[in-house]
Amino acid sequence: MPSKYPEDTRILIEEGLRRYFPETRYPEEIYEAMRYSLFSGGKRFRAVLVVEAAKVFGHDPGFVLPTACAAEYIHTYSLIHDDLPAIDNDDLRRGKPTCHTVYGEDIAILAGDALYSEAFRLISGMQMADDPGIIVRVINELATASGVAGMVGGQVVDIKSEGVDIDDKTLDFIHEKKTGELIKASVRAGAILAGATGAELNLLTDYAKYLGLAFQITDDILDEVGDTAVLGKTVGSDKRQEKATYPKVHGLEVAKEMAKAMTDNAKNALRALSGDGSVLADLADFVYERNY
Ligand code: GRG
Repeated sequence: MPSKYPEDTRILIEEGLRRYFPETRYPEEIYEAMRYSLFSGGKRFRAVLVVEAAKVFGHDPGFVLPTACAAEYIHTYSLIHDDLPAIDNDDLRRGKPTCHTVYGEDIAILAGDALYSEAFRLISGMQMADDPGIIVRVINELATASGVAGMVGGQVVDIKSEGVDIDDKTLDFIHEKKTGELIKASVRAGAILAGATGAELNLLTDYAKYLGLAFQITDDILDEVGDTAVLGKTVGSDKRQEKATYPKVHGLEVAKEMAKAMTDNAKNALRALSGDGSVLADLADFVYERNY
């Protein structure tokens, strides 16, 4: 991992995922499929955001670990379903054959479904908070971000825009919803659990919105100029599917400038925070500079 990525936090999350993941029982195949996708690598970016947002307020990182791991379950679910033949039809993810390639479409669909349910079981069963109302708020954030008003809605417009000339507003809608909402909810969930005030939550929400856009723009750029071996997924997949992307709509150079501007905006939003936002700022730089 590059120096700007908080390796200690990533390791903590790997440990949390291993601790919380349910023991394999009958029917073993579904546990194996879930485990296969969840433990096949990945940056753990959304989970890292939950922990690092909580740390801004001096919170013990271990405290928010169930919610951080739940964010990673939801993300992994979205990747399994995104790769399915009916959606993007990809056969490589995190450098390994996709879940449906190994376990079949039926089991992959169910592995995604099960990870989604496990996410909310983990938060409602393991996440501690002084006030149970805070847990309900966190569940609401993640459910909203991943549902029809978030990731699913963005994915629908993404699919419907394949091969179609779309305007800037539609492009922004796709990326804000498909990618940005879970990133935003992860930051907000960590901050809410750590007792952020309304004003601080607003600053972090601005940070996360820009971060989510920067993340997706670089994702689009890497799909054009990245290296399959480093990325762990097949480069050129967006072009093959005639996807609406920032480089397609704006050109590669403008897309790079946009990613830089979004990164700067994200970092600027942190300036007025009362706590230490330096790791969140590093994460914004990481998003802009990443090659995987
Ligand atoms: C999961 C609620 C839910 C709905 C399914 C399939 C789908 C609807 C949504 C797709 C969302 C999606 C896959 C968006 C792309 C987000 C993205 C840029 C993924 C890559 O994330 P990284 O780079 O991957 O963080 P790693 O492997 O590092 O975790």
